[in-house]
Amino acid sequence: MDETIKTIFEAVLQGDKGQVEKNIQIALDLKMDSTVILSDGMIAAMREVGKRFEAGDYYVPEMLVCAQAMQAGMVLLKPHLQRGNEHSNGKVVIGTVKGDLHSIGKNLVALMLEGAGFEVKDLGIDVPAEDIIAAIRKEQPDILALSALLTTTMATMKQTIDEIQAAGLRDKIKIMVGGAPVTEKYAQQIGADGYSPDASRAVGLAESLMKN
Ligand code: B1M
Repeated sequence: MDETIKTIFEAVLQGDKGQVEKNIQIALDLKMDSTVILSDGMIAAMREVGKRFEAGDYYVPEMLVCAQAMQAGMVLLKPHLQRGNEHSNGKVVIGTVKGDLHSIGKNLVALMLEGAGFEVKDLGIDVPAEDIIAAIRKEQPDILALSALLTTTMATMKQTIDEIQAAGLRDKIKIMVGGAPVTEKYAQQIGADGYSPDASRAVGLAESLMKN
């Protein structure tokens, strides 16, 4: 692995925001590919954070500090990850479902969609179904994008879709879902229109949902 990427990986892993920012800037000045910085440096480090948490070497405060370091880095990467696109490809309402506080993956999906020309309304984290329903009524999006990182909140995704159905809004929008524990099969089971394993493929998925 490239030395700068390795340093970024270590800095995220240590939750060292200053080092993350400094080394991302170095990598960008060296004209390194922003998607490589993101995937090999930052996302890989968060995966390792998860492993350490599972092993009992890291606790919630460490996870949080690492997440903050990652988010600081994403601010620097943001302009480099977005492909210039003047016209609107469609409107997306996005959020992490109720009971789930994980924001990074959802933010990344929102960022990539914006970069691909979608208008994105981000409802944030821990979003109850009633807020999502209100946003569908108000914003009239083409697509609803739901993120969940916990096995428990995957079930909340299904409840959210059921409540949208009960509110008579299901046929007004396409629904795409994602997040580490979510699978294609689960997406089908809960009646979503599409699933994407990562943020870059979420763009392709959103584009194809706009055509159907
Ligand atoms: Co949490 N956490 N966490 N955590 N956390 C996980 C998810 C976990 C896998 C760690 C582990 O045990 N290995 C585990 C879940 C186990 C499970 O249910 N299967 C876990 C746990 C247990 C918990 C708590 C319960 C811990 C506790 O309190 N005891 C607690 C729950 C709080 C809650 O939500 N109610 C908790 C809390 C937290 C923090 C708040 C400390 C922090 C989040 C801070 C934040 O987001 N601002 C945190 C973190 C950082 C993690 C890990 C380490 C990293 C998550 C992350 O940001 N990854 C995570 C371990 C892991 O994922 N390996 C873990 C980087 C990010 C880019 O990836 O979010 O997967 P990800 O997004 C990807 C794809 O999934 C996809 O695209 C993204 C990238 O391309 N994607 C979509 C995501 N959403 C999408 C939507 C789409 C399409 C694609 O379409 C709509």
